[in-house]
Amino acid sequence: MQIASPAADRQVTEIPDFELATATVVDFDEIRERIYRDKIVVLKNQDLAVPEFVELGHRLGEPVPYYEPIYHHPDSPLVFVSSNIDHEGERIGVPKTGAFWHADYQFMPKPFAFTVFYPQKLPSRGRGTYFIDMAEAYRNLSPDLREQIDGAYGYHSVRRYMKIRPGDVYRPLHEVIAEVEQRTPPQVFPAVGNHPVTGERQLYLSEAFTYRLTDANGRSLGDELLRAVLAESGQLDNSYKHRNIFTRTYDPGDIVLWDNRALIHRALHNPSGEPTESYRVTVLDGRPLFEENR
Ligand code: 7UC
Ligand code: FE
Repeated sequence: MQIASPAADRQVTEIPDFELATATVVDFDEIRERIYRDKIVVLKNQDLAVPEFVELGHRLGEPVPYYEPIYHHPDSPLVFVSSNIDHEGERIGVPKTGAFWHADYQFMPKPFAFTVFYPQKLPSRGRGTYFIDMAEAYRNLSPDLREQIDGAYGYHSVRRYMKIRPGDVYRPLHEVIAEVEQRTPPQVFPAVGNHPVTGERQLYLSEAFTYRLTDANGRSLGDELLRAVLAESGQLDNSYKHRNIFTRTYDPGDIVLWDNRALIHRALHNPSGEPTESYRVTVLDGRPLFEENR
């Protein structure tokens, strides 16, 4: 298996000749190591059926099904489908997912280690993903903000981005909201942590899911600090020109693996509504989210 060095502009590692059928345990160790080190790895020219794509997930870590079945592929609950395609009157998955800054499952007790993203149908242009490396975002903070956020805790909830399901039609909103709070109660994680593999110190908060910061004693640090850190990290820049933001677009056959601790992402959907579909598998790696705060 060949691994191409990251391109000069951004650290993106490409594997041109990955073959699931012949990949060894050593190959997978190396792929995991490169995801941690380079944060994004792209397997080129892949043609995997759903069971094989699921197998890829099992070989990388422990795949976890998304908690909402409306996203599941009909052939496997481990495959999350983002799609605006009408399959003969039947739709699969959910259209236009993830078009906001977040880390996958940041609102759940165990956020995923890796996201494995596999576009199935790409529009002629305009489908990609924006990323922010949260270690870089931490290093780029002004010293004053860095000092204020160090040792803080972030509260995360899906409440603003939970999609109304077909079965929710005609339900009173208060009942849906109460259900969201009960099924997916807020999760609290350090707002700054050290990556459990690389040891790199990084931010951990997002515009979509993080709604509160407190000190170690649970005292609110105020909305202003959260807004300031979101702004300085690049998450409020709707022109996407902030120095922390980089964009990936995709070629047919790409399978994109990223470190879901170290990166936050935001889907870039073609506004024209051309048919678009992607699959993803998300896996745990058996490690804590971060090393204990130092
Ligand atoms: O519909 C979506 O954008 C899904 C989002 C709320 N959650 C993705 C995740 O894995 O956290
Ligand atoms: Fe996502």
